[in-house]
Amino acid sequence: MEKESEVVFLGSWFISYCTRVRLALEIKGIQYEYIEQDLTNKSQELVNYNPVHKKVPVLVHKGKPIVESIVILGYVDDCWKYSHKLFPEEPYERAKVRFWINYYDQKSNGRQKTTVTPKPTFQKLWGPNYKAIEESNELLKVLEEGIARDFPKRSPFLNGENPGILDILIGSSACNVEAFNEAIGGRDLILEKYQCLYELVIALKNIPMMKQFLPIDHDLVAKIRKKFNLN
Ligand SMILES: N[C@@H](CCC(=O)N[C@@H](CS)C(=O)NCC(=O)O)C(=O)O
Repeated sequence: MEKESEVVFLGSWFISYCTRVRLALEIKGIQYEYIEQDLTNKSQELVNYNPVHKKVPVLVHKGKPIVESIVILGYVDDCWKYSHKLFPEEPYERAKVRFWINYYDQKSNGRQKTTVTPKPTFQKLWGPNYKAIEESNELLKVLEEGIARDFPKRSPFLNGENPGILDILIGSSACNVEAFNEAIGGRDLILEKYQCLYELVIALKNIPMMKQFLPIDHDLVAKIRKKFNLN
C-alpha cells in the first residue's frame, strides 16, 4: 500500500485502545489519515502492518508501523516532543505514571465488558464468573486511592490542565461506562463512587475536542447491543 500521508492510523471507532491513540494524536495536534478497520473482516494492510497480533490500533509513520497502544503513545510523545507532552518530564513523576499505566492495563485488560454487565447477562455471555464485578470494583478502588495519593495536585487532570497519558488511558474506557450500562440495562459499576476517577472522566468529556472523538453514546449502545444480541 502506498500512502502519501506521513501518519496513518488504523483503528476501530468503538475500541477504547484506539480511542486512546486518537485522543493522543488530537491533543498533540498531529495531522493523520484515519482508516476505519472492520475487525470481522480484517484488511490485508492490518495483517501486514501487525503480523504478530493482527489487532488495532496501528500507527504508520513514514511507512513504518508501530503497534500496541502504549508503545504508540510513547512513540508519538518522543517524536513530536515540542507539542503538549503526554508523559511528565520529571523522572519520579514519570515513574509513577508508568507504574499506574502498567497496573491499569494489566488489571483492566478485557474487563470492561464484565464490569458493567449484570450477573445473569454476564453468566450467559461469559460463564459463571461471579467475581468479575467485585474484582473490577477492587481495581477501581485501588486506582482511586493510588491517584489520590500519587497525584495530589490534580487540576483537573493528573498532571495539570491538559490530559496526560494516564488521563487518556483511564478516560478512554471509563467514558464508555454509561453507554455500557445503558446497553445492558444495569448499573453494577457506579463510577460516581470513585470521586477522583469520576472528576477526571467528566473533565475529559467536557473538553470540546473530545466530544468529537469519543464514541457517541447512542452509537456505542447500538453496537454493544448488536454485538451481544441484547436487542
Ligand atoms: N494490547 C493491545 C490490545 C489491542 C486489542 O486488543 N485490540 C483488539 C480490539 S479490543 C483487536 O484488534 N482485536 C481483533 C482480534 O483480536 O481479532 C493494545 O494496547 O493496543
